[in-house]
Amino acid sequence: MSRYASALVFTLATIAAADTRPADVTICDYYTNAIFGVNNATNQKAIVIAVVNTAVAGNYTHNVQKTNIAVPGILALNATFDGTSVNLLPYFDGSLASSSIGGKAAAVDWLDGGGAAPLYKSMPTSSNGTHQYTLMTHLYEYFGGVLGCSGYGKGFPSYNSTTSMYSVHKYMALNPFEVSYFIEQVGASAASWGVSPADVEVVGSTLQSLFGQKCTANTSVLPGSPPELQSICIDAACPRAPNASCSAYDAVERPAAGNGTATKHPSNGSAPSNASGTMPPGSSGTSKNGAMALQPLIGTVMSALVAGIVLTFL
Ligand code: HEM
Ligand SMILES: *[C@@H]1O[C@H](CO)[C@@H](O)[C@H](O)[C@H]1NC(C)=O
Ligand SMILES: *[C@@H]1O[C@H](CO)[C@@H](O)[C@H](O)[C@H]1NC(C)=O
Ligand SMILES: *[C@@H]1O[C@H](CO)[C@@H](O)[C@H](O)[C@H]1NC(C)=O
Ligand SMILES: *[C@@H]1O[C@H](CO)[C@@H](O)[C@H](O)[C@H]1NC(C)=O
Ligand SMILES: *[C@@H]1O[C@H](CO)[C@@H](O)[C@H](O)[C@H]1NC(C)=O
Ligand SMILES: *[C@@H]1O[C@H](CO)[C@@H](O)[C@H](O)[C@H]1NC(C)=O
Ligand SMILES: *[C@@H]1O[C@H](CO)[C@@H](O)[C@H](O)[C@H]1NC(C)=O
Ligand SMILES: *[C@@H]1O[C@H](CO)[C@@H](O)[C@H](O)[C@H]1NC(C)=O
Ligand SMILES: *[C@@H]1O[C@H](CO)[C@@H](O)[C@H](O)[C@H]1NC(C)=O
Ligand SMILES: CC(=O)N[C@H]1CO[C@H](CO)[C@@H](O)[C@@H]1O
Repeated sequence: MSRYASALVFTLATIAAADTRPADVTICDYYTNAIFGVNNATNQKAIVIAVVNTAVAGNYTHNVQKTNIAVPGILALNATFDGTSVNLLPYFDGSLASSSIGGKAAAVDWLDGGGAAPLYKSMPTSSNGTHQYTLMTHLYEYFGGVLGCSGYGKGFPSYNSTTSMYSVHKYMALNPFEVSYFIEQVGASAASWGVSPADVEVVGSTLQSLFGQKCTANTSVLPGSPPELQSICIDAACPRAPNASCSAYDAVERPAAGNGTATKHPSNGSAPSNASGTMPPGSSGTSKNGAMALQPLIGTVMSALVAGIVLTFL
């Protein structure tokens, strides 16, 4: 364990010396270095898994105990955004025919690998070969690219699925409250692991401008991917992108019920708790200073690495 103790000391020294991220260092690389002292693909993966799993399932109890930032999670029941109810679970658990399979709307249970439980153990799923394994590993890969991990494609596995986020999310016909809630949870998760308010703001506004507006023109998001349609917010109420290409998008109805065709596992796909619909702590400036907030990640990720469970998605 002494290796980890010295990483902690190094981390605190690094953060004390340089409290803000230099403009030429990506968010992924900066926090990987700050937390582990070594910025390599292995450590980048550990951080991206922690942030994505927390955003999806809600805060790990020990995490929130240290940072005091609660993350209800994308799957939370009774969530709200700006006073409007948001319930994203039915898009994930097969209740709605909202996934695009072979270009058609279909109901798929994306939580068939144990739901939130394995996420709390820093794993993508409790069983390989599940839809959940596919979804979670793809999210790690995609967010590793979006957050600028320098190991992306070089030790950090690159995303190899559909690169048009419009195509993936089209049949969900998502509205601004749903998309903003999702983005808020990503920001709150990052804040709960010690990402600074300024960097949470960068992540949130990047996601909003890429995916949170309707009619976004062809855009390449990941390194090496072609320019394609990326709007995830496509409902009429979504803000219109400045360089709008509305005719490129199909009009899509809100999804129909899944009519029981998906394999459903409600007991392990259900959300852990009620949600409180507040703005991300980072953007309201309430998160703790970096050094304090980074401590829980060191403990959590390190114990997961010791147990050998973090990197099961490779
Ligand atoms: C705002 C930023 C978002 C990003 C960057 C994002 C990214 C992704 C990615 C990379 C995948 C995997 C696609 C694949 O495997 O081919 C995915 C799947 C999925 N996303 Fe999102 N997403 C976002 C917002 C949302 C929102 C707001 C919802 C609301 C319900 C949502 C629901 C889903 C579901 C249900 C899937 C599984 C469907 C499938 O893979 O076909 N996502 N997302
Ligand atoms: C990355 O650094 C960690 C130490 O923080 C080390 O355990 C791991 O083996 C390194 N990974 C690679 C791919 O070099
Ligand atoms: C159920 O929904 C699927 C699409 O998810 C559709 O292909 C199928 O025809 C529907 N079945 C019935 C009985 O409506
Ligand atoms: C999820 O729950 C269902 C029903 O409760 C169970 O049959 C299934 O084995 C569980 N799946 C996993 C991966 O734990
Ligand atoms: C895509 O990535 C997944 C997960 O890393 C992997 O299981 C799959 O084999 C890859 N597929 C291709 C075509 O490379
Ligand atoms: C606007 O979008 C079009 C594609 O529809 C693209 O060719 C053009 O470069 C974009 N302009 C700006 C300023 O982004
Ligand atoms: C977007 O790119 C696709 C190819 O990926 C092309 O077929 C389509 O015409 C482009 N649409 C616009 C509006 O630029
Ligand atoms: C969730 O919120 C509802 C009211 O919206 C309340 O009745 C219920 O007790 C809450 N559940 C938990 C676990 O806090
Ligand atoms: C959600 O709210 C309803 C009442 O609006 C309540 O009955 C239910 O228990 C809540 N669910 C959770 C998980 O808190
Ligand atoms: C799942 O696959 C990973 C490699 O992708 C492997 O390391 C792990 O042992 C597998 N888990 C199970 C339960 O088969
Ligand atoms: C999903 C989850 O576990 N939420 C918890 C996050 O932390 C707060 C504060 O401790 C709890 O109230 C939530 O239940």
